[in-house]
Amino acid sequence: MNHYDAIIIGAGFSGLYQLHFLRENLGLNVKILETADNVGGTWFWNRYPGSRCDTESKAYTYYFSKELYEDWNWSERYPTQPEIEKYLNYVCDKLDLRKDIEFQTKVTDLIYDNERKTWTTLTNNKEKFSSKFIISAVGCLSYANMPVIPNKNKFQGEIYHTGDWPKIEPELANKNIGIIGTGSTGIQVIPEVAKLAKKLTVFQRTPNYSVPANNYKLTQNQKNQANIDFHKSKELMFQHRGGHPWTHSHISAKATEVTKRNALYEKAWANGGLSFRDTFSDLSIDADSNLTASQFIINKIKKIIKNPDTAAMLTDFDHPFGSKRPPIDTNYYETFNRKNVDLINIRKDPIKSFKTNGITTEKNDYELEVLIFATGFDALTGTLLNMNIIGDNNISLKNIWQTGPKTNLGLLVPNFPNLFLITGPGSPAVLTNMPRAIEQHVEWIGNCIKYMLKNDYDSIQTTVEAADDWTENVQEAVKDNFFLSAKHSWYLGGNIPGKPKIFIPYAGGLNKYREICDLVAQNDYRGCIFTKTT
Ligand code: NA7
Repeated sequence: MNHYDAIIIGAGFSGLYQLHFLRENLGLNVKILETADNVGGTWFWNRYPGSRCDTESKAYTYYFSKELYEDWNWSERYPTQPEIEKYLNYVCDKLDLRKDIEFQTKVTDLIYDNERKTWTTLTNNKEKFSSKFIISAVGCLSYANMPVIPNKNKFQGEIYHTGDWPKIEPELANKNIGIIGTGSTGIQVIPEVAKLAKKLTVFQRTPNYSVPANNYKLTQNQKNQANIDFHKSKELMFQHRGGHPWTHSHISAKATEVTKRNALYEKAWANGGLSFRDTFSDLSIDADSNLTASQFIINKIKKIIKNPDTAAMLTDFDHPFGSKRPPIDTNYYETFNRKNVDLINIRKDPIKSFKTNGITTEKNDYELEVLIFATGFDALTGTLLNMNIIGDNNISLKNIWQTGPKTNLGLLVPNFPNLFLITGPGSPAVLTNMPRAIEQHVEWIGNCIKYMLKNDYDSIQTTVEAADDWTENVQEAVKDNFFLSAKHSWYLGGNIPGKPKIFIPYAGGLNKYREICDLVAQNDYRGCIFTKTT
């Protein structure tokens, strides 16, 4: 059995940087185990037409090395999936990471031996590894949510999930295609598939507020400027609660005079992107202010959509703006003006079952050759709980998280010594520009291991009390926010039948979170117990 200092699970943004950090800064012997046949993580699997990051390329990139940053040229304001995949391959090769990654290897079991203070890792290839540390870099949105629709085996067409899109592009041209789901992914894939399909039927359960991306090709001048602004952008992201390179508004929407308010919304709409939600300071906490944003977007949608029935369906909101992850789009609403696109409200007419050549709803039949599920993920806990993780005293993660995940800082779990989670439940990650949260987590974990080596500690474990406190903190941080009002949201586990309905990420902001993590480290990892073999 091969032994490593650390095994990292996953070769996406998190795993690659963690490998580099532990190898270069601490000289550890590290191995990444990765299910896919190449690097990319989320950006390996989500290769559906139109797949693109919502965060701007100049920010959605590693900042731990200025050289890496300057040597890579993004071509558009928002990076496409193929370009992000290429970028991660470039990083992997530039830092010579590939030799320490084993691809096509899915971790099935992790078992801790308290006597030896060692983890055993089992894989689908029947391999066995041992290591002192396990670092989960499995991603937050990596376990596809495939709703169960009866009679699936009767359907003679093709079925795809956007989160598990085949490497060989399916032939979609001139086909009758259905798409279920209108989240961030549906909003990206729908306009692209509409261009290819003979007919596209979109099955919508809940409409989504989308803001234009206003994507564009980057000029050489803009690329040069991004390099000049490296430190400035880094500082802005450091200060921003979501890790984005802009400043927060300090103006209340409801307190702003209506003409000025609309002018600010118009400006933000024209600029496009995720910063729209930061136009005012109180959109996520004040109902009247939030209504001004919702109403602004509803008016925009109604102006774009020609068919009033379709416009009504696209604006029939049951949740406040921003309570679900706000998507951004390129021609999403315009797509519904195409003759080959139909929108179906499956809240009023739910899907009943598959049939040989399509699906049936309670009131209708739809003929389909291809059905695409853009139905999201069992987010934040799905992939972790799909592995058999057994900690101290034979405790199973699945069992102790039955009523919801409990972690300290999203990084450590009581009873699971020497197991670190990157972007785990209780981390702010999914509410932020992910690479900023990932870099913070990777560095915190790396420095914690460094501290252990310096002190000859052979295990670290968070206390139950510290994890209980942090879990309370997570609930406290969200209590005034509209996040809690979107009942189907994956932030709350609301999209997965049977999943505990608990708000999972930390909503207090990455800037505040970083300060808390730093304080814990400065206080000798307060809330953690170390052991030393004498
Ligand atoms: P999301 O945001 O979870 O969206 C999934 C969509 O699929 C959403 O419209 C759901 O409707 C719909 N859905 C989910 N389950 C069903 C079933 N059973 N029947 C019908 N419709 C369903 O996932 P995305 O992939 O779009 O985005 C995930 C994140 O990726 C995103 O937030 C970014 O961070 C990147 P619902 O709203 O639940 O009624």
